[in-house]
Amino acid sequence: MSKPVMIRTSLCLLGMMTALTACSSEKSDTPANSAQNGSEPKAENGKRFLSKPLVSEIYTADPSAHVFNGKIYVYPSHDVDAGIPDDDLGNQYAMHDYRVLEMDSIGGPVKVGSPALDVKDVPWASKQMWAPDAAFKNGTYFLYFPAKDKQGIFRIGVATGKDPMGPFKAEPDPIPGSYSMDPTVFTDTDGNSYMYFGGIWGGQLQNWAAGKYDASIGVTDLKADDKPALSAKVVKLAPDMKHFAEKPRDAVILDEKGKPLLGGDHDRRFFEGSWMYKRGGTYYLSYSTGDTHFLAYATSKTPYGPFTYRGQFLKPVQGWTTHHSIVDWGGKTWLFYHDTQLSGKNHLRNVKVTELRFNTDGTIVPIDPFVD
Ligand code: FUB
Repeated sequence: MSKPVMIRTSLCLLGMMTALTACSSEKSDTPANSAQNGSEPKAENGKRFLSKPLVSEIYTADPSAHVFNGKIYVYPSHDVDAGIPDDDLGNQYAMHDYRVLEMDSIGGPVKVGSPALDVKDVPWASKQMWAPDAAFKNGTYFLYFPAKDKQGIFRIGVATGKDPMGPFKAEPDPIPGSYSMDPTVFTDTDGNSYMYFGGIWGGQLQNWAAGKYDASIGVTDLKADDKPALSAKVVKLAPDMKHFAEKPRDAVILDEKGKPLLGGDHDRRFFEGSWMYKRGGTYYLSYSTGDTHFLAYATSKTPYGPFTYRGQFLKPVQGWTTHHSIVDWGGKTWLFYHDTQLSGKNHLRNVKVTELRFNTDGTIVPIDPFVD
């Protein structure tokens, strides 16, 4: 890291001690993957962070990264402090809009876009604009996002625009048949697009276990540790990218013996934040294990699965949630993730990036988000 950059970074971090300042106008030009030296902030566990926040002007989380026209775009949640205390339903995540990040290169300057979509412009939504994703087809950019409807039930919406940075205009209604949260859209090499979605606890996936919303199921999981765990959902999108082409299916994850992971297997079972990445002919379904705070993955030869559990690839970060995306750029594969380096608060997060490497057998080299 060169001296001028060290000064800029220090000033930004100092400013953050009191309030977030316009540090994003000080474009970061340090390698995004460089471990920070001993003069820079230590994590709560006393270690140094592997990577630094991509931006510090706003709080960002749940990064969904894509390459459009050779540039890298990150579609994150835009965290705000609504003064709501932490709870198991995630009410403290009271986000109301989205802002897109743009980079010409990983490690280069990061541009923070203007508000791209606000909950007040989504006719069906009431609150909690959580983890979004984006896709491109036939000259249109699609922003997919979860939000609670006027009845407090999570649905998934879609908004469209002509620029990857937005603004986006929301459809008047949520995607018919959608529910729960954390949508991610993957377009296969044959042109078919699939949405993976869902999340338990505050994400309400457990409430749809019988096919329709049932509030009596509760706010965590099915409380059936010896039964198959709840699965992320996968559904093919219609050619217009605004509708499901079929009924969502379970993206089942099997253990090494071919049996579904169980609800009590908290170190391995799906919790939220799925992502689909294709490498060669292998489909990698990656996700957060939630209350055990790992990123884990499972592989299949089809986008629908079933998927076979392969391991954890990111150890717990600082902060309760862990959420990610995986994208190829510049001949390498990159993991975008978040932690709470800037704030030390679970609901005020910052996105980061680091390189993701694979072993020759296709397994992912696990990453520790800290450096001793
Ligand atoms: O950002 C709100 C929620 O926190 C996301 O939807 C989850 O994946 C978790 O990161």
